[in-house]
Formats: sequence, C-alpha cells, structure tokens
Amino acid sequence: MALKIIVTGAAGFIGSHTTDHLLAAGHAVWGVDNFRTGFRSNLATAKDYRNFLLIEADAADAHSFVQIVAAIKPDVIIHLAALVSVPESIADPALNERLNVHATRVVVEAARHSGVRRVVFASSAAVYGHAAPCPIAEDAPKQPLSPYGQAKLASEKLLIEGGAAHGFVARCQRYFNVYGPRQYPGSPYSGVISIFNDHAGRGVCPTIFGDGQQTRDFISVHDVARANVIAATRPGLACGVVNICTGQPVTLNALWSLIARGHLLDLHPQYGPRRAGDILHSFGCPAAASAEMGFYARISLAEGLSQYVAATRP
Ligand code: UD2
Repeated sequence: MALKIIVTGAAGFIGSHTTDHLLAAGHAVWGVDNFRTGFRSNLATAKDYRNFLLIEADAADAHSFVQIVAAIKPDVIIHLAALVSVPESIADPALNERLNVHATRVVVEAARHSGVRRVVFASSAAVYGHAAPCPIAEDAPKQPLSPYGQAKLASEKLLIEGGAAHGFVARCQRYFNVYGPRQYPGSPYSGVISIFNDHAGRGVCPTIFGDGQQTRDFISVHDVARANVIAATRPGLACGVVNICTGQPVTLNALWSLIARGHLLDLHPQYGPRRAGDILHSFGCPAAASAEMGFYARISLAEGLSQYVAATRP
C-alpha cells in the first residue's frame, strides 16, 4: 500500500537515497530540508517524480514543522535531519543540542499532534563508544564519546517514550559506517571511504591513521536506504532499536587495497599517528534487524565499492 511519508534531511546523503528508494516503491514523499548541509543536486532523481514535494524548512523550528506535519498528515515520519559531524558536535554543543535533540522533541510533538503512526530515526553506532565488545549487540553498554553520540542516545529515549505515550511506533536505526555516492569527501572528518576514493581518483596516496589494523563495519547507503524503507513501511512492526550493519569487520588496510584496485592503482598508503579517541574495533551484530524487520545487508563491500568508484569516477 502506498503511504504518505515525510523525510527530514531529504537532501542529505542518507536522506536523498532513502527518498529515491521510497519513490521507486510507489510511496508519496514530502522531503523537508533546510539545506544547511544538504544539496539540491542530491534530489535530481526525486524531483522528477509527481509524488515528491520538497519543502524548505527546519525540523528544529517547532512552529513551522508542527504546521507542516499537520497539513500533510503523513502515515510516517523518517527523521534523518541532523548535525552529522562528530567534531562539529564537540565544537558547538549548543547547535548539536538544537539539531540532534531539540529537533527530535519537535518531531515527537508533531507526530502526537497529527496522529502519525510511525517514526523512523537515524541513530548511530556512536551511542556505544569504547565500552562495547564486538560484535556489538543493541544491549551492549553505552558510553558515547561525543555530544553527537550522547544526542543520538537521548533522541532514541525521547522517541521510544514518546511513542509509548502517544501511540506511534518508534523505530531507531543505529547505522554503522555508511558509504556511497553523495557522501561529501571535502573535510578531514568525512567518511574514510569518501576520502580514500577521492585520493585514489586523483592518484594521491591517503594517510591511514595508526597501523591500519583497526576495523569498521562499512555498509552501503543503498542497504541503509532499504533498511529505512522497511522500518517505515513493513506492516506490524513494534517499537524497536536495531543496528544497521553488515556484521563484517574490515581493516583499513584491506579497505585501501580494495579502493586502490578499483582505480587500477598500485599505490601504498602512508601511515600517520592514530587519531585521538579513535575506536580500535567497531562492528555490529545484525541479528536483531534480521529477526525484527527481515533486513540484512545485501551489498558486499567489494560490490558496493566498485559501484561507488564507477559512480564517482570523473
Ligand atoms: C564513525 C562515524 C561517526 C560516528 C562513529 C561512531 C562516519 C563518517 N563517522 O566514525 O559519525 O558514528 O563512527 O563510532 O561514518 N581514517 C584514516 N584516514 C583518513 C580518515 C579516517 O585512517 O583519512 C580512519 C579513522 O582513523 C578510523 C577509520 O578510518 O579509524 C574510520 O574513520 P571515519 O571517520 O570514517 O569513521 P569513524 O568510525 O571514526
């Protein structure tokens, strides 16, 4: 059944892919974005759909967002708008609080006011911090290391409690390291895959921070978008918090080898000091998402990288 869905942060990296997947599945989508970090060009595919409407607005502005939701009366809100940079959350905790916690309060209020049936939320592996043993399960200890991670945890609580109080289903999705087209490589804090791919495209060797033996759980944005569609549309889901991950640890050294091979390069990386606060190993347990939502990642890193390299080749 086609649903009416609001996507906040629709012009962002994950938001625009989620929007594309929803539209391809026949749903009606209202994309809300304030273009602080999103790009209109990310919506190039979406804008050709008749059942897509872009609304330039700030999800953290209670007055306008509650009115927008009341006018649309969606079945579902997928709340992806956020301050997405961990270093920025440290540099500007007040902005992090507004965009990553206050905006969630606004979404809860808007959902309550308009009788929204389901809210899907972009949480993060950042909620776990250093404390969690790998593979990380949802009930692992949570010691977020940054205001960003703390805000994601606080938002999960607001949504789960708000859902229980006001009768909507809250689905919190803890994304691990997401990569793919439309991820901006322009800052030293961008996702490592976008940085490595950008370097490889220019034939420049990247810097691996540490010995390259640290591991991450890299998941394609197409799998993440599909997980969002399932969380938003699968009938009968109850409230829940799940990891969105592959469960496959990959070392940074192996990652660079794959990217270099994709660019037909035989270029060795240089090594620099470990980044302060870097987690050594981070990979998730995907069992809960599989059991609750029937979701498992389908795109292997080799396949996802080869698509990504092809899509971003100049
Ligand atoms: C990811 C998320 C972050 C938060 C965190 C929670 C991204 C972009 N960031 O941070 O939002 O959820 O997980 O744990 O997904 N690296 C290099 N060279 C470079 C850049 C990075 O060696 O030029 C290393 C870096 O030191 C780290 C790994 O690559 O060991 C991944 O770094 P990242 O910034 O892509 O993501 P991460 O896991 O620190």
